[in-house]
Amino acid sequence: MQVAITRAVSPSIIHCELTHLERQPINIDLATEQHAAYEAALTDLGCSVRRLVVQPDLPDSVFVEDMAVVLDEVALILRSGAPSRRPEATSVAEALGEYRELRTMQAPATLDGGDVLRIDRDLYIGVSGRSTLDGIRQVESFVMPFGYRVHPVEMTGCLHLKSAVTQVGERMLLVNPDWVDGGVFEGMQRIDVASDEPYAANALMLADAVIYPAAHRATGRRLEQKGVPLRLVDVTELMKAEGAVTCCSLIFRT
Ligand code: CIR
Repeated sequence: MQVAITRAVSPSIIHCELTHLERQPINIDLATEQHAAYEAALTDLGCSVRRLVVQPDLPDSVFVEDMAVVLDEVALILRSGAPSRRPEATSVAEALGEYRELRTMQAPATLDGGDVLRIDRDLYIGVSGRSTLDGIRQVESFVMPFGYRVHPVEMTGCLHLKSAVTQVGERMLLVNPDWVDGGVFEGMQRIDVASDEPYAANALMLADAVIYPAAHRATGRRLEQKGVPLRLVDVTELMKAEGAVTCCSLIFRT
């Protein structure tokens, strides 16, 4: 079975962390509706959605991806590069502990799950404002015994590596070439985002379709032309909090 861990939008999301975006009003009811539709897409595509308890005092807590990396063999509980977000990890660790052995990142290292792109047994990790080389080394020490390779990736201009690049097919990546050099991902074909859609590189690939923000129309058309099956979702309110589609779930097999 495939499990997707999610968490409902916090009523305090208007106080979220923002790094590259100006603060805009967020319509909480609409954000909640959009998030529920995202969960419905996960369910339709074969995931059993397990929703964690809402955290009213943790504005960014809908973005569960940043708290952990879940592999078949082990789950890594991370220490976010945003101090305001660190308390989110406790409940994520509690839930994941039911499915996996845990390894927990130790201070002063920091790393956000949004910086980790796993392609088979390669973990590409963005050296970002949130994720330190020390954090990347800790991940490496956790996963090397299971045969994973870790590759630090330079990036610029965006919050997380997966704002700049995600996987959309077995050997296919969707890339914003202004933010990351797609050449570092060996053996992968690349589709570039449309130049007027810089935030369009975040897509969530499942077995039968790719969950993708409807807002990025031009890039969405490019993906369809390449034969990528899309399941479009509206996540405009979550995008105002600098999130998109990968960040709202942790997906793994049981
Ligand atoms: C933050 O700055 O941490 C949140 N406002 C957005 C996190 C988005 N996470 C992700 O893309 N993995």
